[in-house]
Amino acid sequence: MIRAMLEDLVLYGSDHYTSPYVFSAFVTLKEKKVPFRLEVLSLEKKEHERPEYADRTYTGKVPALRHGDFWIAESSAIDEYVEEAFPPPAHPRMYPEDPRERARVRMVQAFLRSDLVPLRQARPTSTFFLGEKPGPMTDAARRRRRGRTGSDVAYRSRFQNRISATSGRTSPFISPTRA
Ligand SMILES: N[C@@H](CCC(=O)N[C@@H](CS)C(=O)NCC(=O)O)C(=O)O
Repeated sequence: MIRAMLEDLVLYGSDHYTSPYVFSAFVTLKEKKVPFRLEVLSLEKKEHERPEYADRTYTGKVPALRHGDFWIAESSAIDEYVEEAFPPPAHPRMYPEDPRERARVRMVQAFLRSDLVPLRQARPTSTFFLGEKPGPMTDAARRRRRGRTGSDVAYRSRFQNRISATSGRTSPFISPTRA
């Protein structure tokens, strides 16, 4: 079994603390109750572009996780690595055990990460966490916000209804079988 020690599990984030991708990895590590250290890089000073970081992470972005001498970048890959490297029962389950439920969680994660880019650009996390004034809503962002049903509320409730009809839960992320 892989054991985590504080000194050998390091999550690299940015010193702005606004990256939703870093949050995803941070929350996974916290939920899994794995001891880790957070190291922050200054994107302004281009610390993520230094060869000792960029070469090891391939992407040169945050987040990245170093586990001993193993490096992995991309928030979804980090989430899944942590889930598999620190499995239940020693650590709480993050992804459902059932393959279909797990696929559904990955579907939602993929949708949020890749399909809402124009909306995230119009309403970056800095407007939420740092109080920055948001710019005007772009047409592309508005279309993403509405989804395909033509209305925000209808889209959200249709999504919510599907999740609860198939799983009996209101959120696709919390598995009833958490160890
Ligand atoms: N697809 C990546 C996105 C990571 C990402 O875009 N990180 C930004 C911070 S929010 C970054 O490192 N930007 C620096 C750059 O692109 O030079 C993930 O899911 O981890």
